[in-house]
Amino acid sequence: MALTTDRLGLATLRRLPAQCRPLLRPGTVPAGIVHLGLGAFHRAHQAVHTEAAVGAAGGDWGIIGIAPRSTAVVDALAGQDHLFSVTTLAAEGAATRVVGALAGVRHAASDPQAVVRLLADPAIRVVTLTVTEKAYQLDPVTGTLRTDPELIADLTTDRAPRTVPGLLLRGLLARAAADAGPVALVSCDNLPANGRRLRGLIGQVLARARVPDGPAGWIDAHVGFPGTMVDRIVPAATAATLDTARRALGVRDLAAVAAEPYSQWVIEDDFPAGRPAWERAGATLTGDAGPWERLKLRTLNGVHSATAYLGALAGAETVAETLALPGLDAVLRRLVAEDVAPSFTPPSGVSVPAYGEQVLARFANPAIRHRTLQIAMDGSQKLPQRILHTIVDLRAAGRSAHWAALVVAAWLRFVRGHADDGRPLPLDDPLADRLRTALTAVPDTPAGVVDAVFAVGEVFPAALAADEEVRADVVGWLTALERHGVRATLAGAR
Ligand code: CS2
Repeated sequence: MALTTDRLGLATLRRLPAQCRPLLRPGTVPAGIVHLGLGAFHRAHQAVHTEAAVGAAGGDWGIIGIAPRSTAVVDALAGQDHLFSVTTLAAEGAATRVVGALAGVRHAASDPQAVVRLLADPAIRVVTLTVTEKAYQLDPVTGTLRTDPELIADLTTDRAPRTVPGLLLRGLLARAAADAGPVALVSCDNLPANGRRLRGLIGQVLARARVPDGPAGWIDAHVGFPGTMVDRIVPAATAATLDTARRALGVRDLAAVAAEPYSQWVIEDDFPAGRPAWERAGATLTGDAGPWERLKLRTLNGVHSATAYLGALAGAETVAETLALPGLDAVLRRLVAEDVAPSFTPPSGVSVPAYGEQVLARFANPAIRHRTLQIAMDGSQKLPQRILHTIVDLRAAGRSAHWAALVVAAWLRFVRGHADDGRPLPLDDPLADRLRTALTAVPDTPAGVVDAVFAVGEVFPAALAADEEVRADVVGWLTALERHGVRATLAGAR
């Protein structure tokens, strides 16, 4: 039997270079948080802020991380005592550090009851979520609960829950039955008014599952839903990410992630049973995260999606590569200054164009290889809060939305499935079938495509779909993209 291992874990911590060691040693901080969604973003964001908060101010705030579906991340973390590293990638160089925030991991799909028990545990006082937009199972435009058969089965039968809303329902019912004390449910997904969305989701779930007044009233009285704005660019980990971590640590880390240096977290301070001292770890605690969340979704994520669709169509693999397309810079700046900035009121003291400049500098980080196709995924779930709300608000104020219309056109061309050089593009989207069906029955012209997709009411608000000026702008851009391609369209954009 080998006595030494080359894998990250408690046994190898002492071998790590001093600057790579974690602030906390797993096993020493009891769990107070359950986190749903163990992806790269959580590991590089909430886990890092929480470790720093506990390091600075203490508290029983270890995190039990739940992977809804992936077994790979659970196996990787379980095999290394829940330790993982984050490599911060700056143009000047990389720095790797191990994070000790996780107190445990679980796989929801194979052991949903363990998750339900955790949600009903009085020691757990905060439940955070990074499960992606689509897992909320809400219609992006209206916030109405979907009728997905898996979800309905979770809400109307006794079977073990398979969906995120199903897990939350069972967990909250078990918590109410045990009278296990108040808890905060904290959405950290890029949804508009994410706290209110999650509250709306739980309300609809309780109604759909016909939960009696007793437990429903308990949940209403004991669960808080603080809204948040989360921000850090964390591309999916690749073999290169693992190689970099190994070189820095001297041991293998199969759960390594890499991220940009920037990290921001704005949190509404509505925690009925306490929280880590995140303000000691760089987070902003506030009464209303709304202005921050609109700033970030419309500027950063709006420009990200614009870059992703235009880049994918032009054959660019990464965001940084896309930014080198001649003319794109100018178009993105006009999108921010002329369309995004006048569409909403930013947090006091924040200039949207200046924030936009900072965003473009972050996107240009050459050390981050963020794939356009990763960001292009799930467009139907992202476009409303990133671009369409901007258009609706501009139009309500009597303004045009010319540059935002280009983003819609780029998405439509992406949905059509071919890049400028004819190569197929994948449509990875929960509404893929619905979009494809909408497109089969129409004349194969830009106007036909726009009319067909604008009629998809889950994505396009009625006010926008009925707006002749917006329609004409989108048809104009789509015509240019289809006839001349992204490069020529950008070169001639005005
Ligand atoms: C990206 C985001 O994949 C995407 O859709 O726009 O994940 C983005 O990187 C983060 O929101 C940055 O905070």
